[in-house]
Amino acid sequence: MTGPTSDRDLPRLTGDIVRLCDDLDRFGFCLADTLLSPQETERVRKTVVLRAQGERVPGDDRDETLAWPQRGGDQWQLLMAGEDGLDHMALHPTAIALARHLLGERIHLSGFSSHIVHPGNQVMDLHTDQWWLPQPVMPGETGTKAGDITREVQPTGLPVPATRPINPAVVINVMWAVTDFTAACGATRLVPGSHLSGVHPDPAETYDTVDAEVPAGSAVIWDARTWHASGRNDGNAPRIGVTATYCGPQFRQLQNFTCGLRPEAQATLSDGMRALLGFELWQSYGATDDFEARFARPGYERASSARSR
Ligand SMILES: O=C(O)CCC(=O)C(=O)O
Repeated sequence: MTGPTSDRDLPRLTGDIVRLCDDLDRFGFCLADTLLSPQETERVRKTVVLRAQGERVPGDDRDETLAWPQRGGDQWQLLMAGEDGLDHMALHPTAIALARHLLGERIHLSGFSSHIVHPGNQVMDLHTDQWWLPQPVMPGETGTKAGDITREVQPTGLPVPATRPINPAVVINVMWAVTDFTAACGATRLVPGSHLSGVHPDPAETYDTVDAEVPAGSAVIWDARTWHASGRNDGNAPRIGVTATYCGPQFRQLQNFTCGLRPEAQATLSDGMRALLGFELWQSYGATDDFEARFARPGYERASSARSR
């Protein structure tokens, strides 16, 4: 292996939060041992499978063996938080503790969805999950402007510690293994230490990766700067993961929960979940009318009461 690590100290599957935080800081990822019971994991698996079937459009003849991005991201099934009885995963104390360790106290859920790697799926392209963040610049230097960023324009390089300032982590992913993650069935692959490089992987290059092999009910957690991808599934059963992505409160969330959640589902959310989903204001941001309110209310409620006066 190249880079700052040797096999001896790579992250290990553990329930020790201190070790998990340390692995996350040093290597850009960690492996949390058995957070869900076998019964609960099986319930989650069934929910995901049903949802995935439900989202399949009649006549859809997609090629299941192609990996993202070649087949355009349809590997992702939307698993809407607040809708499927899975909020305890997004709110799990270990997930929240690791998210707060990396991002600080106030966090939002950026996305909550399943990622199914079907038998025959090829390896995904290595990538980071905060590619949209402008790069730091030196005085007088011109970087890519915020509104001009695409995945393609970000700088590439080697997965070694940078020699100039880099961005902090603003996103973290908690990938729940709903089935066993093994190298043979497409476990997440990661490049240890790449979170400190400040650059992105070059799609034309190959890099040494580590397979995050964890049993069902456990989780693989990575700093969004860490280069990663799902592996190739050479097995005969789907590899099922559920990703809870958290971000700082000042960033746009990947999934638009405030728009997407049915009003009936919104009404059942706990305050903790409402805060996580982005209904809670942060420093006035996210308001509809009252900048002092804890939670935003739909703008149309105010407009219609103003009209009826
Ligand atoms: O499914 C996986 O193992 C990796 C998913 C991934 O690359 C991502 O969530 O950004």
